Amino acid sequence: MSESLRETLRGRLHALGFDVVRFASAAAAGDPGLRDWLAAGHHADMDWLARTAELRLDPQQVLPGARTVIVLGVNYWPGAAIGGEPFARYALHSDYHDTIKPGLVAAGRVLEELGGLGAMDYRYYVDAGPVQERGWAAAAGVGFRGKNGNLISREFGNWMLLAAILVRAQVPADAPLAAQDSGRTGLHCGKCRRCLDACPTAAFPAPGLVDARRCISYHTIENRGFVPRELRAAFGARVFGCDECLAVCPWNRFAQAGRSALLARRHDLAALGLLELLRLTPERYRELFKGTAMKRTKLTGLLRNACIAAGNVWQSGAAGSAQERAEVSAELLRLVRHESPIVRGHAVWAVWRVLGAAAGAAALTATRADEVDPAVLDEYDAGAGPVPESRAG
Ligand code: B12
Ligand code: SF4
Ligand code: SF4
Repeated sequence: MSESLRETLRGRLHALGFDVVRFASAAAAGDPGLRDWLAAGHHADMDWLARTAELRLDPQQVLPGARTVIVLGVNYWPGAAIGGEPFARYALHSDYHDTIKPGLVAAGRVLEELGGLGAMDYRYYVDAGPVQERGWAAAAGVGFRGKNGNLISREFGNWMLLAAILVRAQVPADAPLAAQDSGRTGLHCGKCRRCLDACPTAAFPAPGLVDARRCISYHTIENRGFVPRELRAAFGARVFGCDECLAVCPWNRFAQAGRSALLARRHDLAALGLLELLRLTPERYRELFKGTAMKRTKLTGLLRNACIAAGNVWQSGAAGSAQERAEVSAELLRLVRHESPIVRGHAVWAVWRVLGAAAGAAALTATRADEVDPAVLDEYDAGAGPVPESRAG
């Protein structure tokens, strides 16, 4: 494909709603660092990452004959007025997997029309495919990998979702930000280490590498079981995802509110209070979160996360009116009888945090007598000790 046809293609893909359209040669060298990351267990129980590791390292195994990776970016910065708690900013939209996909389908048609390709000559992915989107984005010059692990754009800061199309056509590649060093972590971070210091759970074993076992984003979105007790106090008011290491980054000074052509805003969710989340019924959950990323955790996961947040926000001795504290305690004591042991266990933890040892013991006596699940019983026993200090508010 000639450079002028490439620019026509770029223009057409921009017009579909992609904010960034860049091209990398599929022959670009990947980074075997993924294998080390997996070998160290940093992927927690995301075994699908390990199962697809070899595909992720070699696009030829995903689409034999692939010659180009088209990297697409969608800016999702909601503006400074919309915060990142209880929900990470990306989740304040309808599920981006669903809304970006039609853009990718349309992009495929453009490739067929301009590149003379057939439907078997390309494969597109957003997030869920065996493609290391951040690595390809760095290779295509979309930005650089920050010490927070994120792909940072000089145009949009940290707030960009990525998608990739593998194509069996040679499109002239765009230059990375630094030809010799495109994959290097922290290429434009200098001495800054704000993200590493800001992480509430100390989840960075090294700059650019996240240990999912300690990451709030992993636990609140991907983990289906109990959250390690020693981490919970650091979750603060976060209920789904975590933006902390992104939000502190000085490169966000370039962020601009997204045009949202391929996103459907649900900024209204940012106003949901923790009490309302604790009170979610299956019907209310479906009504509020239908079509959003929060369907991933199911109601059980969201209630678990809301219990943790409640235990932090209304921790005994912290701010909050007596009325509010009474309402929260009542909801938590109701959840202590929930059908899911995951919810029950985290509700017990939160009751200890909110009421303290003496009042907690009195409030929990009856339900403890009825409890049979060993993991939940462990929460009863563990909470009888002193209330741990929180690192994050
Ligand atoms: C697993 C996963 C997670 C895990 C692990 C995160 C991590 N840092 O690895 C958890 C659940 C914790 C997570 C959290 C988040 N995630 Co996530 N996640 C993914 C997923 C599915 C795979 C990432 C992965 O493979 N990780 C393993 C590490 C080792 O790989 P890596 O980060 O890609 O880095 C390696 C490569 O870049 C490679 N490399 C370097 N140079 C080159 C060059 C080439 C050519 C190649 C091929 C490779 C390569 O070397 C690096 C080190 O080994 C991607 C989607 C995808 N398909 O890529 C989204 C993705 C990375 N997540 C995303 C987002 C938005 C988030 C959150 C911000 C969500 C939130 N607010 O809660 C947080 C941020 C946490 C953080 N600081 O990273 C976006 C990031 C967008 C961006 N601008 O960077 C992605 C790309 C999804 C998307 N389609 O937009 N995530
Ligand atoms: S997403 Fe949150 S918990 Fe995870 S590495 Fe970043 S700051 Fe730490
Ligand atoms: S906060 Fe600082 S160290 Fe972290 S990614 Fe941004 S510039 Fe790099």
